[in-house]
Amino acid sequence: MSAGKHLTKGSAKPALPDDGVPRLYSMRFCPFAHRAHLVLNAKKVPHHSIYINLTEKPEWLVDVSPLLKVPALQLVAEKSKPSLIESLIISEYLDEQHPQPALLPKEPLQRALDKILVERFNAVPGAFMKILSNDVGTDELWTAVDIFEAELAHRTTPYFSGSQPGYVDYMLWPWFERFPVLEYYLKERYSFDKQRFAKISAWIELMLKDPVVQSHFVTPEQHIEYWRTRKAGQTNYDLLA
Ligand SMILES: N[C@@H](CCC(=O)N[C@@H](CS)C(=O)NCC(=O)O)C(=O)O
Repeated sequence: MSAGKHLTKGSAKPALPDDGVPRLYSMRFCPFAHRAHLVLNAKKVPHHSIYINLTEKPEWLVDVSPLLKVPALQLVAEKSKPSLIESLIISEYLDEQHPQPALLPKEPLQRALDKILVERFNAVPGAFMKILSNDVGTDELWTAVDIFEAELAHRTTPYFSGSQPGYVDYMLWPWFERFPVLEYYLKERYSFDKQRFAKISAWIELMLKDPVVQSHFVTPEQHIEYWRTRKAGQTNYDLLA
């Protein structure tokens, strides 16, 4: 596995060993790429991480990610060395290809319900970005999070996936890790209500202790610094490198 600086326009494609190990094209602060890192780490799948500067993208990015987005997972052990894109497709592929520990349930109905829940979560990234780009308040965000508070109550388990974190937990987590950025920008207008979100609050505390979450954790201060530089038009992708 390799960490490092974000490769930029004009940079050569990284020379990696011909080892058949999948290559994850990522950006250290991207919540969608974060999902793929969590699944790879949960399953202890060896991989190379190649970080991409998304403001000045390397010319060769299109070869591995046709929509020029991260994450992309290139399966170099396969004959045509195909690339998978879309965080949910990558995560589900990894869960099927590397069955242990299983993240999605095998039972078709529960599997479908878990995937629907993750689909419904799309409202959270949407509200998150609106707050950071338009300086709007949190009403839309909290309404979206209500669904997940109710779901944890309904499931009566500490994690969405049961007694251990699973697919739903890891697909949602990247945005919760970034909530302190909202608090930083909204200040007293940030109104996370620990009573309204009692179950989510307990879940966040548990997730913070999870070794997989810790394996790819970025501190609130680091997330805030990333967003500060991004909002100033000078994104510092390499602040952890
Ligand atoms: N639906 C995609 C979203 C991926 C995405 O939007 N990634 C962002 C970075 S967080 C990106 O690559 N942006 C570059 C661009 O849009 O040019 C997924 O789930 O993987």
